[in-house]
Amino acid sequence: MLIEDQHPLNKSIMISVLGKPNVGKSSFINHLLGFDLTIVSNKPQTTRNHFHCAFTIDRTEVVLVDTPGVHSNAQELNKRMVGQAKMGSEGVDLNFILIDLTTNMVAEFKDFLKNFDAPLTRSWVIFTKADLVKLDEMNVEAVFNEIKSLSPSIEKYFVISSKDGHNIHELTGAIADTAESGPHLYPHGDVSNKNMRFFATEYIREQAFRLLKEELPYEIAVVIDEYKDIVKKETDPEAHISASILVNRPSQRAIVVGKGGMVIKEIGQNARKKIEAMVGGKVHLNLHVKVSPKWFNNNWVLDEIGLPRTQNSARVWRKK
Ligand SMILES: Nc1nc2c(ncn2[C@@H]2O[C@H](COP(=O)(O)OP(=O)(O)OP(=O)(O)O)[C@@H](O)[C@H]2O)c(=O)[nH]1
Ligand SMILES: [Mg+2]
Repeated sequence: MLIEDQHPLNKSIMISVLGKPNVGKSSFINHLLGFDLTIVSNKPQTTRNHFHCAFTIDRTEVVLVDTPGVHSNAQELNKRMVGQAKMGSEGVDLNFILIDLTTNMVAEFKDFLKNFDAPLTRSWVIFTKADLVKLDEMNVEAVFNEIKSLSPSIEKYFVISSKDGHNIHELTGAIADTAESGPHLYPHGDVSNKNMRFFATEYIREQAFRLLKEELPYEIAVVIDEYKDIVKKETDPEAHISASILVNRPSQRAIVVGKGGMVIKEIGQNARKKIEAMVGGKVHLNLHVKVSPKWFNNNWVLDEIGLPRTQNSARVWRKK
């Protein structure tokens, strides 16, 4: 769409959503969007890629960039995840730095900040999980002032809860007030720069994170083997998807399949429902489990799941 074709009163803002793992970045984005686009789990390091999640408030388009939690880990997968977080903060109008109110907030912020070589550009701090703390017994203002002294580009803070919606209304108002005149990036109502193939792998991985324990969620990846859109009728879209869940060791394959195939069946059934809701029609989902030793250091697999190498990447990778 040409810029001239857009409404002259259109406003737009792009905001990166950054923070340590598990602080509630993806939950916050889903709360603002009004539906569960990006995946959430109670385990850290759920989100692995950076991507856009767009919604509108009247004539204002808000593009939130979900990012992986910033953490330290020498594994190639983790280095690339942190690389994604940094890329997600490039070229945005504003950064939201999410800090979990139930943690040692200043220490967590320092730990977050040390991963960025250059100072952050214009930022707001969003304190999350307000429903889990007694706010009247805390001095959030003092914590904020200490954090601000470490990073002068921080302008203000909000205390929110994605569980009960605390202060979300005030925050969306402030976002709309800050947005400047400009064309919408997604004028046709698309919500992301990632396609259905990506979200299909995410919804499968979300179920794996939910059902599998200990190291297993971190040692699985999901790749699409085949994705076919079947258009019989415009109003009745259908998709046939074959996907592989990659595991690191043969013993993990047995756990993901489960007794009598029960675990993979549950992963498939739950993921299919979520993919169907997004496709708006019927989905046939065929899942396989494949052993791909040390896939998390394998350049080919990491590229395939949308994690290109970063400046910190190892020089040599094992070839597939
Ligand atoms: N009580 C409460 N729990 C929350 C809130 N926001 C998120 N959570 C929970 O915190 C956990 C982590 O949430 P996510 O949204 O996946 O966190 P994230 O920051 O995206 O995590 P990564 O992608 O791993 O970096 C989940 O169990 C959420 O249900 C909140 O406002 N209140
Ligand atoms: Mg996340």
